[in-house]
Amino acid sequence: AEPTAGIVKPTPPELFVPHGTNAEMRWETMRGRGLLTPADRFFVRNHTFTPRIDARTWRLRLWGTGLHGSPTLRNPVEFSYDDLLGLPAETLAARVECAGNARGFFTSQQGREVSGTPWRLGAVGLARWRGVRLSTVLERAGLAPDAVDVLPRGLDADYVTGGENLGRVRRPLPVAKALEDVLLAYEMNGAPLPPDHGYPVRLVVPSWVGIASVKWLGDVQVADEPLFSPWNTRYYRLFGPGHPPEGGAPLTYQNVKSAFELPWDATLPAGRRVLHGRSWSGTGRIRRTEVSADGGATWRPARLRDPRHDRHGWTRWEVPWHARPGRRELLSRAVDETGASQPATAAYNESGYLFGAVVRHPVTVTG
Ligand code: MTE
Ligand code: MO
Repeated sequence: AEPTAGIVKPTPPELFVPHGTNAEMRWETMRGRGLLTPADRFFVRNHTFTPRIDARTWRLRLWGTGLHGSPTLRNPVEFSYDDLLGLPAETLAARVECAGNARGFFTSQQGREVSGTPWRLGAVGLARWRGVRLSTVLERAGLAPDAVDVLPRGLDADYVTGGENLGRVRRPLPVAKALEDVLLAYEMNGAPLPPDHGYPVRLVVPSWVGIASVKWLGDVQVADEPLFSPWNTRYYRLFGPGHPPEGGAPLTYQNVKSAFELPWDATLPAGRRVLHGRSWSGTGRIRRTEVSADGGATWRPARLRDPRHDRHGWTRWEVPWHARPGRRELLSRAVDETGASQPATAAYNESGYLFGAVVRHPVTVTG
């Protein structure tokens, strides 16, 4: 893999809010669009930088030795890019969302310092992925029945932090999840994966925290015992008061969120208008979304435009608003089919993961 700059695609300020080697989508750019997030404005989260990989020499290697020396794969194999293109393909509409999406609100709304990229709500996107099920390649490699964990690893550079080399980005995934609905994706919205999003092949682990969806996939280790990497021990667990010293369980499913398709901050003329936004959840389809324009005193239901949306997708919504001049805050809160919803405040954790509380969107209405 040839290292390049942090992000390869142009990230013009009207599409992205830059955060170092990361960039978040501006929600106003989804206004009036279909369900999918175009690749040119899909957020990018890189631990280091986007590598350039030649698909002609790229190989996916599956390997593993069990605890007692027995192989965890009966016929360890390598797949070339063309091998993968020749296997049965599936498409899947699924969000990728960073575990730290909305992290910035721990500080700006709740006055708590947290470590990590201070995203607003733009570290999420919805794409239509095409590729091969991870279960297909694991079965062809002769997955042993007692396999417990798989460990997908990226081909991007080693992650070095505080002078410590943590090696390549890799995060264990339980075999049960790997066999359920995980995709080895080589297409995003009908085109080959862009370099920033994992070309030539990435994992898509639907509705799980983004770190599970390893980009630039190079190999998958298979083990008959639990596997560990810094990405399921030191990161992507909840730390702080109320959590065990080693952290809570490794994060899996995302929570419920909603966002207005408005600039942050927005300046709008006074008068009657329709507000637009989207809601999504890692734990089930969205059933309801409500909006408040008076700081949360009263709430009105929004009309869901995609009430039967894909389980791993989202729904667009709209609600009329009579905007009167002055500084305003717009609030939205969504509920999914399991009853999970958005609380007024989010439970604190040191890394600011899973902020699922109601976000107060600042708007200036001009007279
Ligand atoms: N995979 C590799 N190899 N390297 C990375 O830095 N970042 C992860 C995940 N996969 C990452 C990775 C994180 S934290 C997130 S949120 C998603 O990729 C972001 O995917 P995107 O950049 O396509 O939006
Ligand atoms: Mo992430």
